[in-house]
Amino acid sequence: MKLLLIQPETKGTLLGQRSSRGKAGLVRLSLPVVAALTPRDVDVEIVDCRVQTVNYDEPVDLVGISVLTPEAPDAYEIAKEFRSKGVKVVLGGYHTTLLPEEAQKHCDAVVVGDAEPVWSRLLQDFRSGNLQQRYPEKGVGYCRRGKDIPRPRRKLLDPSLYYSFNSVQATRGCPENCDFCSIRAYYGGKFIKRPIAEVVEEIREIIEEDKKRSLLVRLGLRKPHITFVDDNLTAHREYALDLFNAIAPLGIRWDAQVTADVGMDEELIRAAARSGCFFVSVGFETPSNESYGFLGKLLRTCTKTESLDDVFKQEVKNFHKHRISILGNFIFGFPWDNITVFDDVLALAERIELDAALFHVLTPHPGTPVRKKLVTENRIASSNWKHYNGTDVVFVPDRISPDDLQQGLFHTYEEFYKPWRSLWRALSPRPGLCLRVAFAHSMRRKLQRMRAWRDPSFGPWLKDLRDDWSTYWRNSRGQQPISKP
Ligand code: B12
Ligand code: SF4
Repeated sequence: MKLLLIQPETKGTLLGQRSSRGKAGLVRLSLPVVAALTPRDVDVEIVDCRVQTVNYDEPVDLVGISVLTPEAPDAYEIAKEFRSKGVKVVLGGYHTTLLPEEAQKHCDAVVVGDAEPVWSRLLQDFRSGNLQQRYPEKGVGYCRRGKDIPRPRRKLLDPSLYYSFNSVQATRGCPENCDFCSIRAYYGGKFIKRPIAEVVEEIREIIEEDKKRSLLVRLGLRKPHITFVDDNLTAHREYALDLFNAIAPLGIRWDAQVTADVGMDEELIRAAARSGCFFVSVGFETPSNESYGFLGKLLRTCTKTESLDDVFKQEVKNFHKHRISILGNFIFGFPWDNITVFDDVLALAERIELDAALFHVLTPHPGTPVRKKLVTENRIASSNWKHYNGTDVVFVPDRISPDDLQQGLFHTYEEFYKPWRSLWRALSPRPGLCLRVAFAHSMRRKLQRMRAWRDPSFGPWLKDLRDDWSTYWRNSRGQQPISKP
């Protein structure tokens, strides 16, 4: 039996694109995990459409596609093509879990939730000609124990196609409660941890593979680099501490996503730094104190009377003290954001001395409280999932016009990565010089491509979004709001 697993491409976004050298950034583990759950007598191939193309003429028995929300239109097209040839298609991932009824219309079977509890039964059913429409039949299937998460089959991927090949997942889910986040919508606050010994073994395996591929690693001149793709690696403090202590002797460099409050936990940062952490991605999200309640995680960071500015600054300083660089993430379009938010965020990012930053627009992903509210208020302007990429504005914001929000996102990127600002950051005496230079260079290239991609005279992308907006205004007989102070 031949199983073809496909990861579609997302267009129109700054993140997740292939580079000018034809490489993708980070490996997503969804399909290597599905492959690991597949019996070894099945011939499995993985195609990552960011860097590879699907060959529809190849004879396959079953196709599995992993679907993030902005990938849904592409995924449905791919499914349609295979189904027209009589090949059965299974869809799984965030989007299918949050909107299974929609996904079901485009495939033969939909997996709702994690693959672990249902995949082997699905394959058995397929082999006996008894494929069901939905797995599990009701509700969402969660992998309940960390020890049931298998080691991903990385060998099915070509490392030369990625800048960052060694993704590892130690935990799944997040106990925080942020209104805009798909993790919360998918896991409903569940959080599971893999046995630390198993994570350590997996990393050892990766190190051995890295040694085979790289002379520098073999000679000990470069440390293997791991990216933890956990949503919130430090959510369980004791587990994180134990994990850091366990990986410290391995001699790796690693990066991860953590919440800002870790910056106030001296013991945890020290353990992270000692075990090879050199870079963290942190969701600061907004410079406004009005965010309390909306962003569960900020409540733990500081009390309502403190200025977020001061707290963020202290957190960043503590990370820097331990030679850990920081990528800050910000979201624009919250109810309290007005037209000044872009300059406020820029000023904040500079004041707190971030090494790099990513900016996103608030996106009403399926299943999130943000979406429910905006749907109720009839403020969703585009339901075309391809625009749900964190870069396109798809809703009517409260105090800012959609156009201003869209332009503001690009303005902020352009300003933050202006050559003189990047040079200024690079020249700062704090550690992480190479990382700051490399990140700024890569972002400038991405912005260049983005400008071309989004220029209306260049391609249909922005026109498409604008058409959605025009239809929305016509149907709602509304006036484009103007930005309020
Ligand atoms: C690595 C990563 C990236 C990488 C690589 C993305 C890529 N295209 O490969 C980078 C950094 C580039 C990235 C970018 C973005 N990402 Co991202 N990313 C992740 C992250 C952190 C880890 C993914 C991973 O490896 N997970 C581990 C695997 C094992 O878990 P899994 O994917 O859930 O898979 C399980 C099940 O879902 C299911 N399953 C999944 N697929 C399939 C397929 C089949 C056939 C079956 C049977 C089962 C199945 O079984 C798996 C095993 O149990 C996730 C968060 C997360 N926890 O998943 C966010 C996440 C997937 N990203 C997200 C988003 C929104 C984005 C962006 C749009 C960012 C933005 N600006 O808003 C961009 C654009 C995406 C793009 N262009 O590719 C959202 C997706 C939300 C949604 N509703 O779709 C997530 C969930 C983060 C979040 N907090 O909301 N991302
Ligand atoms: S802390 Fe991060 S992963 Fe957790 S719910 Fe909030 S945004 Fe999502």
